[in-house]
Amino acid sequence: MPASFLRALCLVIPCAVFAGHNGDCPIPSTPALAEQPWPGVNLDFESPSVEMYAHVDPEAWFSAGDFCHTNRNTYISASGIGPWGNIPPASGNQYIALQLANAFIKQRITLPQEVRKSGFTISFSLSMRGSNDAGITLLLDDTQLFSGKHSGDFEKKTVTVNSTLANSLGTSFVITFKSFPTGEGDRTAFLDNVELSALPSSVDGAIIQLTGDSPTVNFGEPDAPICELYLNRAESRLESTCEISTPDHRRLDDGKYAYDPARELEALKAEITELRRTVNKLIMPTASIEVGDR
Ligand SMILES: [Ca+2]
Repeated sequence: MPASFLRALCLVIPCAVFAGHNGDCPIPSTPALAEQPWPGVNLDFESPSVEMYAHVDPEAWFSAGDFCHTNRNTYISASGIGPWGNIPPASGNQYIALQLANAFIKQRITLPQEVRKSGFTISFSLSMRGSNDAGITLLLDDTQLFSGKHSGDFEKKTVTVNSTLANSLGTSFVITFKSFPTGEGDRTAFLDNVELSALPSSVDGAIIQLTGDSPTVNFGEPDAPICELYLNRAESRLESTCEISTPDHRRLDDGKYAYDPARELEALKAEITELRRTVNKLIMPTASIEVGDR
C-alpha cells in the first residue's frame, strides 16, 4: 500500500488500523535534543498536568512514532482511567502510555564525569493496558539495555550501566523508551517513575603512585622544569628544589621548623641534667664525689 494513500486515509480513519505497516509509515527523524541536566527532567511524567489523558509531549522529552500514527502514539495519563484498568501510577499522579507500534520518547541527559567513572543504574516501572499485550524497550544511544513487559500494577525494573559503558557514552547520552509491539493495533504499554542513580565510587579518594628508581614530580615545562620534588632514597626523605610554603605564606624553614638557638639550649640543658643523674647513680656506691654544676 503506498505511503501517500495511507497518509490520505489517516486523515479520515483512525490510523491504529495501520499499525505494523512500518514500511509505509516511516519514522520521523529525531531533531537535535536539548541537553537536560543529570539525572534527567520530568522522569515521572508529572508535567504537563492533564485530566484523564491527553496527547501531549511530556516536558523535556521528545515523543513521536511512525507517520501513520502521528498524534496517536503517546499519551500522558492521570490515574483512575477505567478503560485502561485503573492502574495507579508508580509515582505521583501521572504516567505515560506508548500506545501504538513505534511510539517512543527520548531525552538527552548530561553525564557528569564522576558518573562516567562510577557507572549508574536506571530504574523504571512498567505495566500495560489490561486487555493488551504490550512491552517497552530501553536504549541508551543505540545500545539496548532492556526489552520486556508486565501486566497488572506497575512493576519496577532496574538495569545497571557499568563504568565501561558509562564512559563510552561521552558527556551526554540519549535515553529512549519505545514500544515493544507484540502485534498490530492498540498495544498500549505504561511507563512511570524513571530514576537514574550514580553507583557508589569504588574508592573514596585517589592514590598517586610514583615508581622507578628516581620518582620525581617536575613543575613547569618538561624540558625545563622550574623546580622538582623528588625522593632521597638513602635518607627516605622527600626533597624539593622549590621553596615550600604553608597557607599563611610561611616557608617550612620558618618558625617551628627553623633553627632556634634558645630551644636548642634548653634541650641540651635537659640532656645534661639527665646525664648527671645517670653518672651519680653509677658512682654513688663507691665514692662520695657528686657531679654538680661548676
Ligand atoms: Ca508519575
